[in-house]
Amino acid sequence: MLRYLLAGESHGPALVGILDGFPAGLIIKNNFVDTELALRQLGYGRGPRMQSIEKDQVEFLSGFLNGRTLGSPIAFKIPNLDFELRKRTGQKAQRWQVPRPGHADLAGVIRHDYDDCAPVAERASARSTAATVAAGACAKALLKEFGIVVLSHTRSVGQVAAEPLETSVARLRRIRKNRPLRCLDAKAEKLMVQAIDQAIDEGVTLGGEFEVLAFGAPVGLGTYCQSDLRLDAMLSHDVMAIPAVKAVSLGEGLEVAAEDGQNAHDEIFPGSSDFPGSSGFPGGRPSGRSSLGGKPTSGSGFVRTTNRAGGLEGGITNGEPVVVRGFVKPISSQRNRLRSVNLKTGKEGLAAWVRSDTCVVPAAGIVAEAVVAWRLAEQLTTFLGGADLKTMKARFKELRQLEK
Ligand code: EPS
Repeated sequence: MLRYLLAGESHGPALVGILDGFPAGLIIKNNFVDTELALRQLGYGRGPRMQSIEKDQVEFLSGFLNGRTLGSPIAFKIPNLDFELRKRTGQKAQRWQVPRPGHADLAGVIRHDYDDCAPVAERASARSTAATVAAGACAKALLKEFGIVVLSHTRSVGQVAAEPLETSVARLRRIRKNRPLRCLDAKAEKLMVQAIDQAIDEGVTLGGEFEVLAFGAPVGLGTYCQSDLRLDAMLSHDVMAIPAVKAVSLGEGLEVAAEDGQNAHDEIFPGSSDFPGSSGFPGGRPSGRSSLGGKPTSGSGFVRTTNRAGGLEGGITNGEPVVVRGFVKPISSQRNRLRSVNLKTGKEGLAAWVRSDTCVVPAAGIVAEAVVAWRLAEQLTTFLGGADLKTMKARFKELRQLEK
């Protein structure tokens, strides 16, 4: 069973994590994890700390021998460079008495009986998501061995929405680096950048929508037998737990609510194609599939021409790409301050403004990739069993033979 525990404060020395249940024999390169960490830091609209202080890098402390996993718990840390900087300069962390509406400030102070809001932000801060991304990168390294790839893109920022363009692995890889917001629609992306510039000028923040796609997930992960084991429910939980995410949809969950039953589902046709789950476009190409559960219903397999269900029917993967969308609120720290109450005086005051980002939508997409990858790796590991990669792969191959 794959599980993790993460810890670390935003202004403490480091973020740390323990990842338990990885099979022996897997190569996880520091470089690969660091690239994922860098992607989370990027994105137009990130704040001064992300742009000029942190340079997140993972340090593995246990779980490896000669570059391969041992099957023992993996421990890692990511140093907070902000901590080092403060140590050198003697600069103290900010404290504040007027909670920011939308942040955990007020609820956290009451829950933990703190004297001011700063201690809440230590762990409620999205800084913690750097560790989530490191954990997710390890999961991605495992998924790669089974041909499963998880990628994301930005669908909207504020009022600017991208055109729904085809989401293939190649296209999503192309926009991964050197693009300000990781958006497939370059024209809309320019407008998004302008919207962020305007938000910076006005001292406000912007939310938006990201989409995560997992390509190549086999049929049969998850179950409808118990509500807590439905994969759609687990993925919704995982993405909803990312700071600033306020809504989640699977595939076109929001859109199909307004359709009739003729236009809400993905019809099934006989046929096959070579790459499992190759179609990422909701209105897109047919795809073949691999199966964890046994023979497909027709000898030659089956294809679909749409993926409105986001690769999940009855809480089980159906061989189409798994598609999860997350809706991010504008983050709560803003220069143009909202009204609130001073905790010391009980009088009206303006919410604290602390160093922060203006838009975190693409970063949240990278964090969502990490949690989706983790969940799929956990499901795959549970399904295949085995304490080493070779055994897992042999079982995976055997299950695929069942299709033929
Ligand atoms: C955050 C406040 C800022 C952000 C931070 C999230 O940090 P600081 O309080 O040090 O200025 O930069 O995000 C990160 C550090 C990160 O790694 O994403 C907050 O209050 O949530």
